[in-house]
Formats: sequence, structure tokens, C-alpha cells
Amino acid sequence: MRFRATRFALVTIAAIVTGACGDIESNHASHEMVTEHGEMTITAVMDPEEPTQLGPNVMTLALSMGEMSVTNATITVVPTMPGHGAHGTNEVPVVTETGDGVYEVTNLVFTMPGTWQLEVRVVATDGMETNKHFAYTVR
Ligand SMILES: [Cu+2]
Repeated sequence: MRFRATRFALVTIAAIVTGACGDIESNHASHEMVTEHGEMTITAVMDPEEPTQLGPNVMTLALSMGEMSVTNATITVVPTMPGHGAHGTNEVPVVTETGDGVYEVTNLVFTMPGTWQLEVRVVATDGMETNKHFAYTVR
């Protein structure tokens, strides 16, 4: 089973490289982004990993500012398809803080294959707002 999974991953990577003409960033399973202030780092990990799958997915977000975890933040995740008139989904993602600046996003349901953009809006307890986009190719 392990061999099969590895081979599948290699095929996926090859497909991404040869198809690298898109206008949105690649389908990394893990995205790390830093705000324009260079203060908050948001790391997103999708499960299952590549390829991101149709149907329900779980995403884990880790928020930090320097060495400090960002706790008690209010997070909203909005999925849209930019290439399809930016339609969204009927399902509303649910964000649950699991501790130490880590938040689990469930009910993240991709309803069709293609490029999805996830807008992650973070409001910290001090009122500071951060807004970042993560792109995933759903197969
Ligand atoms: Cu669509």
C-alpha cells in the first residue's frame, strides 16, 4: 500500500510540473504565508494531502507571530472558484481552535474539480486583521 501511495504522489507532482502554466500558485499541500506586516505567519495543511479531493476535507491552520502562538483568534474560511465566477459552496467551513495557535477547519467541502481559492480571514484578540488566500487544485 505504501508503494502505491508513493507512486501516486509522483504522478501528481509530474502533472503539476508539466501543467505549470496556471495563473494561481501551485497545489502545495502546505502553504506558509506571512502578512504584509511580516508579523503573522499562517501555515495551512490540507488533509488529505495532494491531490486535494472532491468532497469534505480537513485543513489545519497554525498561526504565530514570531515565537508566539496566536490564540483565541476569530477565523473565517471562505472557499470560492475564481475561474467559475467566484462561486462558493453551500457548506460553511467550521473553524475550531484546538490549542496553542492551531485551528482545525472542518466542513470544507469542494463540490467540483478545478482551482479553489480559500480566503482565510483572521481577527486577533487585539483587533488586528489578516487576510490571506490559499489556492488548491481539486481533482
Ligand atoms: Cu466551479
